[in-house]
Amino acid sequence: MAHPLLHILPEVEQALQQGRPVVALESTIISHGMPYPKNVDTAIAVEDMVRSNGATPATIAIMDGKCYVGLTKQQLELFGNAKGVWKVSLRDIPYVLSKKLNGATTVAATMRITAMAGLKIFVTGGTGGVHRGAENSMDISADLTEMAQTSVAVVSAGVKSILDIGLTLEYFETKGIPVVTYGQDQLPGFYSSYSGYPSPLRLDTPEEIAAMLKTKWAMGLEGSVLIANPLPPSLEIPKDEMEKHILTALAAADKEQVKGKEITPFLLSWLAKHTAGESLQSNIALILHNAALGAKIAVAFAMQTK
Ligand code: PSU
Ligand code: MN
Repeated sequence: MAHPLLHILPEVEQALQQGRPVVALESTIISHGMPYPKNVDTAIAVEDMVRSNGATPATIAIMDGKCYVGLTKQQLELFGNAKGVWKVSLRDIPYVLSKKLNGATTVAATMRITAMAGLKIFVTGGTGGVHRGAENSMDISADLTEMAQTSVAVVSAGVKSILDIGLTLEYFETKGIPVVTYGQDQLPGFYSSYSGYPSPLRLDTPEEIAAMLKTKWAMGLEGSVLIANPLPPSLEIPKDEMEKHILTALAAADKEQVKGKEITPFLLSWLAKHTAGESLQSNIALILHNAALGAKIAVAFAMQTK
């Protein structure tokens, strides 16, 4: 019996019952990470990418007092276009659920619901992390604390480069969260294939990644693994070029005194506007690319844990 606060889409329920691979997807990236209508088109394309790589997609969001695991196309449209959709991190879940509001879930909140539904593989664009200047602002995403305790793998393009990647890597180490880059030695930098930081770990096939996940959890080591998937160089924005834009975006956020949960959506939309949509294009490309890898890992994981 599923948890009474979960609403599982029949397509997902069936896949779960038959032991077929399912990939969880977040909804903050739809409601707060990209402009309409590209956000809805991307959400649908990401689901299709998961399907064409052999797994069932389950986009996660909060509605009608329930945690939805799997959304219909109409519901994806609602989360992409409706006004007043909450950005729900872990702390917001009980408020948004009990007031029956519409909530788009961040990496942290999506992971928790993913785990409740018994899923293991989750795909996003990039995770939250330690913000630049966190030594003053104390702004560290709840994505990190959640990754330390919830046993769901996160497939991403690395840590968003608007953050302090070095400090975020230190945090992952402290919390015992493995960071594995797929197919190269250097950690990717979200919009770019390189971050300037070596990746703590590297694996080259979805099967090896699935085996590592299985081994981690078999050891009783609870928590996530961050799987960082570099964008192909043809789709990336070179690191140095992007860094200039990020510095201007951070200065704009500072000037407008943007704080707390508003900062990430502010920076992402500022960057999309000021790179003539180039950052948005690479954000879309990277999430599709992650969806394909995530599905392959989910397929391999299902085979290995049969
Ligand atoms: N990755 C993207 N776009 C996004 C996000 C990640 O490509 O919009 C979202 C995720 O939901 C992530 C959140 O969990 O940003 C982090 O927000 P914060 O820094 O406020 O914790
Ligand atoms: Mn924050």
